Amino acid sequence: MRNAKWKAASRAAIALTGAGALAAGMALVLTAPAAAGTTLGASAAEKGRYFGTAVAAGRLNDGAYTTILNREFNMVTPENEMKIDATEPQQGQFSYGAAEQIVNHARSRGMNVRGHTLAWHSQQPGWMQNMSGSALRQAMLNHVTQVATHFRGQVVAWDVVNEAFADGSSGARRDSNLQRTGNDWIEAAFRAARAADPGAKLCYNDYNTDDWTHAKTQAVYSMVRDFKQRGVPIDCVGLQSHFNNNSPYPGNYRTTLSSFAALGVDVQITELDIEGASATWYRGVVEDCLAVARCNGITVWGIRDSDSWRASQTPLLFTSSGAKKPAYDAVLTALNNGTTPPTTTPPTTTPPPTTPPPTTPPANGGCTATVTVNQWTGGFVANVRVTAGSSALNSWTVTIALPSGATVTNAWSADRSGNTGTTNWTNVAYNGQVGAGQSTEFGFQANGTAGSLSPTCAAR
Ligand code: G2I
Repeated sequence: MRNAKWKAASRAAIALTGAGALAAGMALVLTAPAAAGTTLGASAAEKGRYFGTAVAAGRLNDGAYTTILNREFNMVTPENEMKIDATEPQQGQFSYGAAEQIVNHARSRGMNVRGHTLAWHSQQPGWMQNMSGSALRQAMLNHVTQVATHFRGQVVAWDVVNEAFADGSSGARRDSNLQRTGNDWIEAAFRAARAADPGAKLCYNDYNTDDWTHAKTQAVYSMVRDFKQRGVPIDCVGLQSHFNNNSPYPGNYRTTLSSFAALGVDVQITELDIEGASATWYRGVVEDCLAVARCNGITVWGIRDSDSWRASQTPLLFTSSGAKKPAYDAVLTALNNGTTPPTTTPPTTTPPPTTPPPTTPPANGGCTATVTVNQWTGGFVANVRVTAGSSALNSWTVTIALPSGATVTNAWSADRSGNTGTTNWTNVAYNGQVGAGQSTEFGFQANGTAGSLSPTCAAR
C-alpha cells in the first residue's frame, strides 16, 4: 500500500515536471523533462523509487549546483536547515526561512522533500542543550509538533528521531539529555509527529546500522519490531549508509534492508556516500535496494564532492566541477537494469491476474515458501518468502526442518512453535492475507549452521 503511495508520488513528480515544461514561458529555470532512464530521478521513478540528495540552502544561488540538482533528483533533504538549532534557535521562536527556501525550490520543480530531523541529541540550540527532565521532554514534543505542523503536506517523510542508539557492541541507547528524559522519548516523538502531520511517513534514522550482524543494527531492529507490535506510529527506517574503509558496505546489506522491510516498514537509504566513490559499492547499494520491494528510495548526502561534509574523501557522484563520475554511471546503469520485485508490483513479464492458473497447482494447498540464508560462524539469519498461489491466502503455515545443532534465538513477522528440529511458523495479524501471486516475508535468527533449508508452505 505504502509503496504504491511512493510510486504515485514519483509519477506525480514526473507529471509535474512535464506540466512545468509545457508552461515553459513562465518557468525560466525549468529544464525539459529528461526521458526516463537518462537521469537518476527518472530512472528510479521507473522502478517506483525516488533518487534524492541533501541540499544546502546556501548553494541554491550556485547555477552549476542547481543545474545538476534540477536535472537529476526527485527528492531533496535539507542538509542542516530543518535541524533543531536552525528551526527553533530561541525557545518558542521558530525560524523557517532557510528550510522554506529549499522546500519551495524542490516542490516548485516537482521534487519531494524528506524532513531531517525533529528530535536529535546533536545540533540542539543552546537553550535545549541546557534543559533536562520533564521541561526538556515538553520542549522536545512542542518542537516536533510545531515543526511538523508547519510543514504539514509539504514533507513526504520525516526523520522523526535521529541517531538514538550507541555505537559499539552494547546495543544500548545513546546517552543524551533526551534519553535521560525516559526511554519512551522516541515513541513520544513519533506520536507527536503523527498527530501533527498524519500524511507524512515517519522514519527512525541512524548510521552504522547497515551490517545485519552489528549490535546497533539489531538494537534498532528490536525497537522497530516492538513499535510495530505495540502500534507506535512508525512507517520507515532510514539507513544513513556513510561508507568508508572503517565502515564498509557490508555483504549482508540486502539482508538488513529486507529484514527491516519484513517488519512492515519502508526502508530508505538516507545519506549515502562512499569514500572514494567506489562504483562497485555504489552499484551494490542500488541493486540491493531494488531487490527489496519496500526499499523505496536512495538519497546521496550531497551533489558534488565539494558539497560533501567530508569533501576530502571525494565520496559523491559528481566531481567538484560537476562532471559525472564512474560511480554515477554505475548507479544509473543499476537503476535502469533493475527489476521491480514482485511483492507489490508484479513485473510486466509475470502473467497478469487473468492468466489461467498454472497447470501444476502450487504444492501444499496454495502457497510456496523460499528461504535465503545469511550464515556467519556460529549463527545465521533466514529470511523466508511466502508466496500465494492462484488464490489469495487468509493465513498460512510454513514448516522448516532445522539441522541438528541449529536453535532459533529470535524471529519476526511470524509466530513459531519449536526452536529446534521441525519448526512451524504461522502468520501474525498483519501478514496473513496475501493476494494471489503476492508475497510476504518473515525471518528468524538462529545459532548453528543452516545447511540447506527446504521450507514447505500450507494455506490454513
Ligand atoms: O555528519 C554527517 C551526517 C550524519 N547524519 C546526520 C546528518 O545530519 C549529518 O549531516 C551533517 C551535515 O552534512 C554537516 O553539514 O551534520 C553536520 C553537523 O552535525 C553538518 O555540519 C555542520 C557543521 O558542524 C557546522 O559547523 C556548520 O555550521 O554544518 C553546519 C552548516 O554548514
